Amino acid sequence: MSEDIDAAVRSPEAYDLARTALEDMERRGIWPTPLNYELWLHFVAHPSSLLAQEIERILSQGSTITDDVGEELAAAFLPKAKLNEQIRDAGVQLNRELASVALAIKQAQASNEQYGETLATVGRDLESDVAPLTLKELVATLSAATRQVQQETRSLEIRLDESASEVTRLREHLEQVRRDATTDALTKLANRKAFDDELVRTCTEASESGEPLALAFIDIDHFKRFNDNWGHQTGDQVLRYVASVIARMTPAPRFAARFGGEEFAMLFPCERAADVISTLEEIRIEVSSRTLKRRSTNEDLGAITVSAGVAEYVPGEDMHALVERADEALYASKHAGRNRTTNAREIASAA
Ligand code: GH3
Ligand code: MG
Ligand code: MG
Repeated sequence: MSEDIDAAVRSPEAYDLARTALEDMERRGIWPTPLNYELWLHFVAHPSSLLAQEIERILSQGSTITDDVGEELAAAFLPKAKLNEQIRDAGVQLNRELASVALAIKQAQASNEQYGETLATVGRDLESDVAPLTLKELVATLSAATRQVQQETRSLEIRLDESASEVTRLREHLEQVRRDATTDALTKLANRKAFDDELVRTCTEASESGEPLALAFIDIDHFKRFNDNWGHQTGDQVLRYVASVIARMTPAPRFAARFGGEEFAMLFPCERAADVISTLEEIRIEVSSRTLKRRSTNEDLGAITVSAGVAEYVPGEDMHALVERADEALYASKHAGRNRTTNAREIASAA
């Protein structure tokens, strides 16, 4: 989607596209904020894209694109487009670099061949009777050709050195782009997409190996109230803190992610749900026993509590069933008064 946009905004039709977007926004009463304008460029350029369908759906319900809705749309549809663009750019640069090295090598091969031919000619000439003057000329030809080839070899070496550093730089850049695509920017934990992939991978592995697999959810209690009391920024500080405790308790092969909002998900390969409870309790107790301070004013924020739920994979079952059971266990913790951990099995046996 963004590839076409990028090409479109750098073409003579760009002004038409911009005008159409702005006119459409004005007609629909959408404020021309930079974010809305970016959304609308996509909207008018690709009326059948998922983003456009979503905008159409919202508008057809009689709702409008508020700042919040615009941000949600951008978060859901735009970073992916940007990311694809970054990956494509890095790929193009890498290809360009490789093509240029291939050319340098080809040139060096050609001049080596030419050198070989010069040597052969000189050899043939030497076999016949040569006058001293001609001999001098042959030696001069030979050393000129040798110098030339040495020079070219040296520049090829330099070119290859440069290219090796450029390829390393591009590889690191691609790696960074890949990391960004799977990391939650606020907490630095894995993001939802990375979790979804890991869930598929670990469920498949557990199905094949017959080893257990536990899935846990942790959700911050009354976080809306906390945000209302202390502000979103302090809320973010708490999210980072809880994420750091979770990350510390889930070294590989365990896997922790920000599932969404103030909810975290953890996968425990080769571990039983019952054995994971102690880790979840450690996290819960550590979070609740720490008195948090507001960074800007040093005010006492009181204690934060979290609720947890854990379930175990049943080999062969649909992984959504596992997610549902872990979620039910979390809900049971909330229902029972929060600040506790529930094993899905307890609900099953109570029912
Ligand atoms: P419960 O104990 O039932 O989980 O109550 P809750 O208030 O934690 O749950 P609710 O789902 O009602 O509210 C979640 C809140 O989390 C609302 C939203 O403002 C906040 N939140 C979600 N993502 C973020 C974020 O990235 N930063 C901040 N500061 N708050 C967030
Ligand atoms: Mg909550
Ligand atoms: Mg929640």
